[in-house]
Amino acid sequence: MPHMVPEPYRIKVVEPIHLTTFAEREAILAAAGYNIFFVRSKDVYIDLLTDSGTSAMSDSQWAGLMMGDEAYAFCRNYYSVKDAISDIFGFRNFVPTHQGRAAEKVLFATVVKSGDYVPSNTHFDTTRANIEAVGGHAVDLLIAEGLDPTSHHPFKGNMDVERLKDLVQDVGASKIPLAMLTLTNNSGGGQPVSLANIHAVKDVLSQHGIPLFIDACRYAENIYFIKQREEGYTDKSPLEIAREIFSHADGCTMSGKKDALVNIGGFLAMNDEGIYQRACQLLILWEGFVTYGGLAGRDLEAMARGLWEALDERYLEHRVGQVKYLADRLLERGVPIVEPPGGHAVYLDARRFLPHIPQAQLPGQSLVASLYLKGGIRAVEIGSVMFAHKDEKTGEWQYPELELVRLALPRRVYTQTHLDYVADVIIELYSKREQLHGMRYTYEPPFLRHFTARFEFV
Ligand code: P61
Repeated sequence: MPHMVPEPYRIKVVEPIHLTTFAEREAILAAAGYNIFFVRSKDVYIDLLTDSGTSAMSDSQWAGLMMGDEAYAFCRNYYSVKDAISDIFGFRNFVPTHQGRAAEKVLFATVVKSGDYVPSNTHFDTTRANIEAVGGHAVDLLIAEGLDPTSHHPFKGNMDVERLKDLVQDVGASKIPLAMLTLTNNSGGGQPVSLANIHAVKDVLSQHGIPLFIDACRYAENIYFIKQREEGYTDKSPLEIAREIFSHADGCTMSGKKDALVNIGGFLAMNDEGIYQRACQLLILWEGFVTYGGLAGRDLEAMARGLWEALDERYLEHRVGQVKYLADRLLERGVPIVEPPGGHAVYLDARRFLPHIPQAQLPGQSLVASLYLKGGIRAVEIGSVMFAHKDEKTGEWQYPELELVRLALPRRVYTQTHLDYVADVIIELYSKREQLHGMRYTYEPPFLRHFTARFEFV
């Protein structure tokens, strides 16, 4: 049996959860059109839809809520966040935002012009959408190993530095107002980026005067991988590694709903005064005054405290350990997953899990529906439902390379027993996999299909 690091906390408040019967789940899922997004949270037993905004806050964070200073301008909680950002990330300027995509919107509207290129290891969907919204091209330059679910490369989130050089050569530095690195790489399985890669990327960018911004959503989890896997960092503290990472960056966007351990919040930080001044103008237009940016004072306080808590090494050891524990339990029984597991989620490889179901019959969606029917578990499909598209010329369907089902673990929410339950359900499903059927659409919306599509079993 794989080893599990015990939870470095004890439980003070509980929220009841309830497992419905199989017959109830059949009716619930059918009424939801077999789309898990339409299932009510109360009808889900273990909710692994996302790790975003689903963390359990600590007693210190809850106490911090009572310290909220709800003054419109320059409340004291603004300084708690400012101090945390300056101590951890080292950036001189920041604006709070209500969540990560708002920080992205302000950043790209400030620095990207129509026709510009923004390279990244892999842009997250909100990041890509915000770049495209201002007419920019979002370019993914992930190393080849990052797309191979069986590769054991220790840093599968790395950017391909040669491809970055080629892009600069091809389009010219004047067309690249900034480059980004997503830590960890969510769209690529939550895989980490090494400090050596950050360094190498920054080197290329510096030669051409291009700033580097980091999508810092899961930077603390990335730090833990650097500490474990990269030579020279074993004895460094997470804070020391954080400072080294961000010393190479000119700024960052952050969804506090991940590694700041809050249910809402985010920020955009940078050194450059000019960018800061322009960002402040858009922030006031879209989010709120420059010291609260769409958040209450209490939310700012919870985020400041959460930023520090996520750098606690015992917390990170347990957090990344939970993901590894679930992954190891599945691997032990031959269940195909993306290897090695990343920092926030285990990704089932639906193509290898259900080889008898062709991609046209949506194996990932079938697995998501089956996980719910079998065990009341909510996961999310990251495969054909999310990404398949019709070729403009031929009208033929183009299916994505990877057909994955993400099991994202909320932070500090579920215990080892919950993970064992999840593993048992999946192992049982895997042993009966040839009984699972493919799916087809009964309603196929034109955009962001996964959120509102309806399905039935073939
Ligand atoms: C998630 F299906 N992630 O993983 P915001 N960068 C990165 C993220 O992972 C991220 C954001 C920026 C989510 C929530 C989510 O279509 C979807 O605070 C690496 O959510 O604005 C969010 O941060 C954006 C899931 C978002 C989705 C959009 O579950």
